[in-house]
Amino acid sequence: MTQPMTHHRSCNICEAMCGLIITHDGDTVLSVKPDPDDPLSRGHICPKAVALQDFRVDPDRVTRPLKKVDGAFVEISWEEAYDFAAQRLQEVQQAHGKDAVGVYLGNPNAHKFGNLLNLPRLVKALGTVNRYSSATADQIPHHVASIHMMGHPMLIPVPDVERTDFMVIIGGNPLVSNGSMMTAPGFGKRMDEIKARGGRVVVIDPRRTETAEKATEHHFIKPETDAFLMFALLHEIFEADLVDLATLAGVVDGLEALKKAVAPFDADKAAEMTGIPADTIRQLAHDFATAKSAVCYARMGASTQSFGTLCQWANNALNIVTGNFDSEGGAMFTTPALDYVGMTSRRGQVRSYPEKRSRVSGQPLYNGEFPISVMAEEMETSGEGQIKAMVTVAGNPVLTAPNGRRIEEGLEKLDFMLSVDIHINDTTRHADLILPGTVALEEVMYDMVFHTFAVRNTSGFAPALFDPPNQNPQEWEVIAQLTARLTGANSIGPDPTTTLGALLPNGYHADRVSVDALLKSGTPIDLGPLVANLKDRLETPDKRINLAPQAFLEDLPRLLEFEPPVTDEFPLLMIGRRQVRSHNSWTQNSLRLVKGKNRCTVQLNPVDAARLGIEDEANVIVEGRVGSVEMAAEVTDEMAPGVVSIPQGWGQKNGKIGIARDVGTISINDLTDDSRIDPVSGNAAFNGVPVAVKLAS
Ligand SMILES: Nc1nc2c(c(=O)[nH]1)N[C@H]1C(S)=C(S)[C@@H](COP(=O)(O)OP(=O)(O)OC[C@H]3O[C@@H](n4cnc5c(=O)[nH]c(N)nc54)[C@H](O)[C@@H]3O)O[C@H]1N2
Ligand SMILES: Nc1nc2c(c(=O)[nH]1)N[C@H]1C(S)=C(S)[C@@H](COP(=O)(O)OP(=O)(O)OC[C@H]3O[C@@H](n4cnc5c(=O)[nH]c(N)nc54)[C@H](O)[C@@H]3O)O[C@H]1N2
Ligand code: SF4
Ligand SMILES: [Mo]
Repeated sequence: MTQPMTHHRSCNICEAMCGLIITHDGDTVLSVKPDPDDPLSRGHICPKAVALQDFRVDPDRVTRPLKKVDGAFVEISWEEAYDFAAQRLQEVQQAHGKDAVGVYLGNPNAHKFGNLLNLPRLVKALGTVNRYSSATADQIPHHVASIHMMGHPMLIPVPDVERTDFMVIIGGNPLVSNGSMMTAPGFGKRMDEIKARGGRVVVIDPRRTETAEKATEHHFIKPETDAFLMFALLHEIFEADLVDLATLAGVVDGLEALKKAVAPFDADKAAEMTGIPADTIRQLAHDFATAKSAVCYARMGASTQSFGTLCQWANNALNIVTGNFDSEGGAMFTTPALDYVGMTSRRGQVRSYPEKRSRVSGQPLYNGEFPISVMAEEMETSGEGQIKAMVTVAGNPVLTAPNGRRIEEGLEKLDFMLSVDIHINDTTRHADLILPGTVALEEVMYDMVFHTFAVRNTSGFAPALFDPPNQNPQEWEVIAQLTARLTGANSIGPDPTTTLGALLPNGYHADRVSVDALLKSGTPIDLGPLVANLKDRLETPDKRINLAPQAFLEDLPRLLEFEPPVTDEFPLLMIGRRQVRSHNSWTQNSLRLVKGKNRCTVQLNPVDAARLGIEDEANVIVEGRVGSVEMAAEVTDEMAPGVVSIPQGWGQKNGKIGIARDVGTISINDLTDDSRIDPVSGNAAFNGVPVAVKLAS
């Protein structure tokens, strides 16, 4: 037997980039352990890291190009596959125009360096306006807030968790998710550290989450009312004369306009809407503004709702007016070794936003993409620009987009569908051609995106550990080959490592970070805590921060008119839930992650349960406007009264993913409503969906 060897890499499943030490014999993983020397993850990992090996040897993995012939998938060669893909895509575009091909790019792409480098070229070669991704199911309000306030979608502030004295977490559960738009592995330990230095962590969430449980305090909030709370905090800070722009005083515009905008939102109004007492809100405003350092962090729960953009605007504004923006212990901006903002600078460009509106219902396009919520109607509605063919790369919208089954019906009727994926699942089973992707351990690892959101500057790189099965090409190469077929180019461009080597000299740490230095180090290189830098990096035409963008001011009347969408028919509000042992919709085929009791339950408060005659573990029907599901109830006072929670990512039933299907779960997106959207950004409003829960007969 070969001697065990050691391999260092960061895990690429979630955003946390945990450092791993993998021992292997050249063919098989022997162990996956946390890297105690990793300067960011400091020895943290979660159970998913150990499952990295499972995705590689998953018996249901797609490992050869598969073409659908008479309704069944048959294996074909790579050459045949590339030719078939290019020919069908070109035929559709010749017959119906460029926009007849839609593209959906899923979440794993954000964690795959080669895909990030090559997908823009594929998209450009297709030349279609019909582009979608998981971003509008997730985070587009953050980008829209940053575009309008700072001039660049990726100038997104990150909480300086390592130094803050006071952290308010609104709609995030980092103890489970390990942070989002905030790469913060081992968040539980980080909370302990804040508390140990005398600091406070306040969680605002309709569920008493794992994070809330460990926080200094937690307040239930009614879904989708966060903007009332945040504007009231701003209102109280203005009233009490606690505004202090600190070092940003010379570069901030719109302070008076902001003050005027928040005038109608006092603590009493917020108390009525949120359910949090007015005195608590006033005290929170005072404590936040007077803390030595403080940071407000609003995430998924505050983004994937009807007022997502107002929430992200208010969140930035709170940090700015209290002197906690670009300041130690507040919200700061990373200076990564590979400077994504610099590489995609918008300086000197005159743009108006939103850049376009969608054909059927006029929803906004940001970052070159339309909201996922309009993809179904763009497939269904005939006329010029109708989507007749789809390309999905690492995406599963049938399970992850609102009203996913409507998307499924659209996919079924397409003239052609191509998927680059690792599974035949609820989405890819509709493809005419599936091209196998490579998984983490078969690829180089450089995290271009999440170094940009990390609570500490570090830089790590790993080469591929194993070869792909069947001598398959790397996934980046598959994308590059498709692009070459479409453009007629006779080469596919440099490999990701060569590109990385060429890009690092333009980053912030060219003196210390090169591919050689990263390889030699193995463990990521520590580049230190976050540093103030925003004034030099602002990308607005006047290099100033806009505290009161017109597009956001115009949305305030809609907020003032808000009423919780409950009705007699649908009296409860549904929210989502993330779980430690699953990641979105694709890790559920790892036995070590899914084993144990079924975790796909609808949680509801004991008061609601008693009123409805529902006992713990009872079988119930959950019903909303777009569909209904049957599942097990979990009665728990973790839930705020009137709110129910269902985990996202489950419900694999129509693919070939054997283990996942055996678990017998449902998809929350059979219930979420694609007509619920934040109209400013186009983000799906997954939270606060009106539903009814009743005992199954
Ligand atoms: N109701 C509700 N819906 C949600 C959410 C929620 O909180 N509530 N969360 C939303 C969020 S934040 C996100 S990011 C989206 C995610 O939405 P998606 O990106 O659509 O979903 P994923 O489950 O991440 O999709 C993974 C797909 O990529 C494939 N895959 C996995 N690894 C690889 C690989 O290495 N290569 C290739 N080619 N394919 C691979 C999987 O088989 C699967 O088809 O879901 C959103 N949907
Ligand atoms: N284990 C695990 N980790 C993950 C993922 C995963 O699937 N599994 N997915 C990854 C991805 S793609 C992402 S984007 C991140 C997301 O990371 P987080 O933002 O931390 O995501 P969630 O755990 O969905 O947290 C959202 C919280 O908002 C609360 N919430 C719902 N509605 C409202 C509301 O109206 N107001 C308020 N204040 N709160 C509300 C929910 O109860 C929940 O606690 O996680 C990443 N990490
Ligand atoms: S927390 Fe995220 S990055 Fe860390 S080991 Fe788990 S899945 Fe991987
Ligand atoms: Mo996400």
